[in-house]
Amino acid sequence: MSMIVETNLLEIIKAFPDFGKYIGYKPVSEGHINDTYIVEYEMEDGSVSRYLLQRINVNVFKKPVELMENVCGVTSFLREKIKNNGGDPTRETLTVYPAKDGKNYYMAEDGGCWRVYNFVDDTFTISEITSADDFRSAALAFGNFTNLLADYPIDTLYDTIPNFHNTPSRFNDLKIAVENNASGRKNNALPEIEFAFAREKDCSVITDLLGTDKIPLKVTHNDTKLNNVLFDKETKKGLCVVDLDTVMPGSALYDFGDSIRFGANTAAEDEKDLSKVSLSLEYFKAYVDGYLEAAGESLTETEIDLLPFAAKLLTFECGMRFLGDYINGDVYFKIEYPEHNLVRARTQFKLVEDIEAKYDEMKAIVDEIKKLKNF
Ligand code: GN1
Ligand code: MG
Repeated sequence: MSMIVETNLLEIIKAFPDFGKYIGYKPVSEGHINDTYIVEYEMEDGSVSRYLLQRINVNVFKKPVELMENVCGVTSFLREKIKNNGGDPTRETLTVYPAKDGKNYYMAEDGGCWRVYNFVDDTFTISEITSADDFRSAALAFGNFTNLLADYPIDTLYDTIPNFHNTPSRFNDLKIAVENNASGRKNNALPEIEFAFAREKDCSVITDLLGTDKIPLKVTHNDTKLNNVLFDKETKKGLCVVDLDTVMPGSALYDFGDSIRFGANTAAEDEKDLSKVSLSLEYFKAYVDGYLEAAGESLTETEIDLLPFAAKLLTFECGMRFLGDYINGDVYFKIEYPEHNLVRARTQFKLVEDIEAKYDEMKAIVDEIKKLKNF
């Protein structure tokens, strides 16, 4: 980390309240978009309090002020619901701490936009599933999140990234990336481009029905990666859903599909050895079970029947985004090495292929659980 960043960071920290005696900060490496730090303070009784300081990536989130309005609206709403349900609002949702100037973000001189959240103690995140139970628990957390927000005034939410899960629009973005070939790397990715172009007809299945009775618009999370759930150290259950930047009107199928893409993959999102990449039917089943348990009542028959398709589509969409970013020259996702986005795209497409091969089994699993739960 360069000295310039360090000096700036102390200035940023000073723009927020003095929660105690400042001890120091450390960077957190998770997440492909924002920069995150844990900042520590010593309290009067000698205990240590932690806060989460984040720089919002304004290249990705062009309107951070609107974004923070969404986040504050949603977290205040959740806080009330959690309180009324007898839960602990300090641990079961995030709290935004305003800067000293009273705004819920701090705009630095260099245009960086910063915010501070509580750090939820005694929790852990999971980056790779090793037990079906944990995955079921994540499904309950995300399903419950959608339920709690079911009566949130959806019209008050800004689209923090317009067309975020609009797959036809993502397909079009990929076509443009290929045409422009800004990085000159298109020829390294010809099989992947062909793979994507062969699946154009899948793209509009959800968007064609979105907003109708079959797939109603809901307040959805839109980034339901497994590591966006904090698990309670004591109970080992999903406790708090985090990363609320993309909470927007969307489809429950987006949330379901993206969870499967990441969590039911038998390998990491950027596994290079494609023979390790496959869809775990066991994990898929656990997630369907948990998701229907938590949110099934509010899902339509079309939505339930499209769960396997959503797993495929959201995986495909994410693959197209990684591929497009590789061809555009890595302008969106953080990367650790030059081919990282291409590797991620290949992993997603391998998973799409495996989902296609297991499609009938996935449908049978959904049908079985649907029957068991009387949906
Ligand atoms: C990004 O920030 P993070 O890592 O939770 C991305 C998601 C992708 C994901 C792929 C705002 O999420 O859409 O699915 O990477 N977030 C945004 O790992 O683009
Ligand atoms: Mg995110």
